[in-house]
Amino acid sequence: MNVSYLSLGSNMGDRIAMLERAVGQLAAHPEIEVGSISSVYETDPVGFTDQDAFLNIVVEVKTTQSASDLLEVCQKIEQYLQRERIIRWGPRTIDLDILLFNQDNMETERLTIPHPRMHERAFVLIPLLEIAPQFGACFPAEDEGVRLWGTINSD
Ligand code: X6L
Ligand code: MG
Ligand code: MG
Repeated sequence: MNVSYLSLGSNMGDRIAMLERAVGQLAAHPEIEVGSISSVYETDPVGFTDQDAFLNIVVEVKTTQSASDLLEVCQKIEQYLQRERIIRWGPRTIDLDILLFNQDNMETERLTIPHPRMHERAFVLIPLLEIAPQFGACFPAEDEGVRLWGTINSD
């Protein structure tokens, strides 16, 4: 069984509903089991800053799938939730990124693990360290621009 951590973010439409639907889609997959889910954080946009605040979470998943297969599942969920790519780093209904996959290091054209920029993103690290504090030693985090917002209702 593989253990992976995913970062999910939304800043368009009903943000919390988007996160809940994405987690529901992961859980519905026959080869994916959803483990710990972080609290929901409201986060200032980074990269392209002239857009609405995000809601971000990190989810632990256990899967028999490979990292590449998991990436395809994430992209299918983005399509299902009508993600459109108009502005680079711009608003999105949902974004699912693979942060970690076991202790693996990999680099293909489509996927780099660990996620190459996770170390510098508070909106990733604060929720990750909430559910996986063992990573605190490798990934120190500051909480600037990240506020506790609520919790996922997984019904
Ligand atoms: C210089 C240049 C500094 C680029 C930062 C940072 C670019 C993050 C892209 C950067 C740079 C990103 C989210 C977001 C995005 C999200 C919040 C990205 C990709 N996704 N902001 N910005 N949450 N708060 O999920 O992460 S765009
Ligand atoms: Mg992202
Ligand atoms: Mg992405």
